[in-house]
Amino acid sequence: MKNKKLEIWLTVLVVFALFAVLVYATTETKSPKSCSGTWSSCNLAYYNDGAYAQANVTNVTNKTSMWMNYTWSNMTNTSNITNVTVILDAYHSHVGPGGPFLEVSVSWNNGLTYGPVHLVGVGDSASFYDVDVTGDTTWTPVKLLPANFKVKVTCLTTTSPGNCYLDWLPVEVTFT
Ligand SMILES: [Ca+2]
Repeated sequence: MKNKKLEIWLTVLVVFALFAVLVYATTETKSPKSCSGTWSSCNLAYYNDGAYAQANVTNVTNKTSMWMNYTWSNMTNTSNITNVTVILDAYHSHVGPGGPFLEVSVSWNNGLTYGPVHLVGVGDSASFYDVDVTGDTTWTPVKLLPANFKVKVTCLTTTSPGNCYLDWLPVEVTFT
C-alpha cells in the first residue's frame, strides 16, 4: 500500500517536471538588423513588409549576402538551446526552364566558417521556408550572439538567368 502511494506521488512529480520544462521553453523569432554582400537592398529583408532584397543571377554569376545582428531578449548565458531555424519568406522569377534556388548556411564564429549548406528550392510566389539548422552544431547562447552568428544566403542558377527575392529572413530560436 505504501509503495503504491509512493509510486503515485513519483508519477505526479515526473508529470509536473515535464510540464514545467514545456511551460518554460521560450521561442523567440527575431529579424536581422544588419547585412552585407552582393544582393541588392539586403536591408529590405529586415521586415515582413512586401519589400524585397533582390539577387539577379546567371549560370556564371551567383549572389551572396550575409544577414546578422539578431538579438535575443530573454536568453541568458546558461540557456539550453533546443532549436534554431532560419525562416525565409522568398520566391524566384526566371526566363525559360529551371530557375534560381537558394543555398542557406549559418556561422557561429562571425563568418570565419559556415556550417552545412541547406538547399532551398523556392517557388515563383512568395512563401515561407523553414531551414532547421539545429543539428549544424551544438548550439550555445554565445554562438548566437551578434558577435558570432550570421546567416548566409546565396542565390544561384545552373540554367537560365533569373532573380531571387527575399522579403524577410528571421531566425527562430527555442530555449529553456
Ligand atoms: Ca521586406
